[in-house]
Amino acid sequence: MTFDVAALRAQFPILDQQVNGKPLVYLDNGATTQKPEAVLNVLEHYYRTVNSNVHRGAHHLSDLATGQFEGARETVARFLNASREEILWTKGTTESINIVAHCIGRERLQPGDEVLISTSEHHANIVPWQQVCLATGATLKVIPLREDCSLDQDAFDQLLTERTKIFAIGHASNALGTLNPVQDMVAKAREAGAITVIDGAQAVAHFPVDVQALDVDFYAFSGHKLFGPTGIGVLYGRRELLEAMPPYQTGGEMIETVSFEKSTWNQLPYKFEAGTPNIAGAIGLAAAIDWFNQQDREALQAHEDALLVHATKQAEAFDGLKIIGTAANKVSVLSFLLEGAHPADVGMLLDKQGVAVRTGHHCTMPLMDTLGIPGTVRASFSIYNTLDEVDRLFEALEKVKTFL
Ligand code: 7TS
Repeated sequence: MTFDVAALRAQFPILDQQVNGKPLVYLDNGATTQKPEAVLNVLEHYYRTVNSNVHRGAHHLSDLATGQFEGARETVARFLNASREEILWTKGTTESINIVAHCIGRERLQPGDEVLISTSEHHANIVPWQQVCLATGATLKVIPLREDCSLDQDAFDQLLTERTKIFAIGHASNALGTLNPVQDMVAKAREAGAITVIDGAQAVAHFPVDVQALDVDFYAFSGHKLFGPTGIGVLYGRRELLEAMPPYQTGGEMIETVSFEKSTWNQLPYKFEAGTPNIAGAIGLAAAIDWFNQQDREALQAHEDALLVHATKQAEAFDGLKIIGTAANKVSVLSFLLEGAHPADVGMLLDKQGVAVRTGHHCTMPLMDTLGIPGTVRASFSIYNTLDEVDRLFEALEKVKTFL
């Protein structure tokens, strides 16, 4: 089957526009992906014809909304190869990790215990653990990087001990693109007795994820990086752990009984879903997953790989450009610096030419400090980007060089 990028692109109406008088080249997919017509239509249809609160069973629309909302949970469960009770709706990866940090970290960590993360984590997978360590007296340990910005596996083996109570790692780095060997690392961490957490924000839009094959305890991702709406995300949690965890927030929906003296908790997954959830968001995310699954996923992956290879070749040949992150296994992210130019200036001059990239520390300040750089320019590619757009990026960079 040949992959028709033009046909796929045509399903993303936002891409067909001019920015600063030039056709938009959207290369900020690590920050958020665009949404296909299929998702936009489902969102509009939901608000036009279904909108109602869920789990009330009071009337026809409420039943419809509940059916679609719980159906969406089943869709996510199949997507990750989990069961529906193990799928919690959250606002996104950030909230998902905060739930684990609060409900497991604060409950279980003691002075002398360790939480093990890596140098390349997004702030969302650093700060919650740092704060939990401060609150409990546990210690945060950090796996260093090798020269190519892959994780130093020898150091990991040394750092992983019986003191490691929680191991939390990004599946793929947003700032570098490095794809981490999470399956092996999670297996080792589980053997050492640690609870394992994967930040999958930069993974799910690129390759299939199976939480049972990974044998991981918690897996977090955001809908908006997977062609779905903002404000909706997922936390997968292993059932035994979710059962044992206290609730994150309390209020309506998450209770079984309430009196003024005490309350009891609802069954999974509702124990973790206080208040009216993001109903449209969940339904929109399921529409995104359904749409994504209808595509030839292998062809999409091959296309993204081809974009990265093409971009990397041009970057290597580009005078004065330094690639940041040269690991053998990467998702389609190209981070770089232009000699003598601040990343923010490069980004601004690219934007003037219609090319959207992200610049700065990418919410990985400790990584940038370790590398001794102020930030990078990051082009993050998705399935609807074209080889022509990669060429447009480098043509625009040539112009940037003449301006600076
Ligand atoms: N973890 C990783 C690896 C991320 O890349 C991001 C967002 C998050 C967590 C947080 O996700 P959120 O949906 O809860 O905000 N990363 C980026 C980025 O690279 N540019 O903008 C947001």
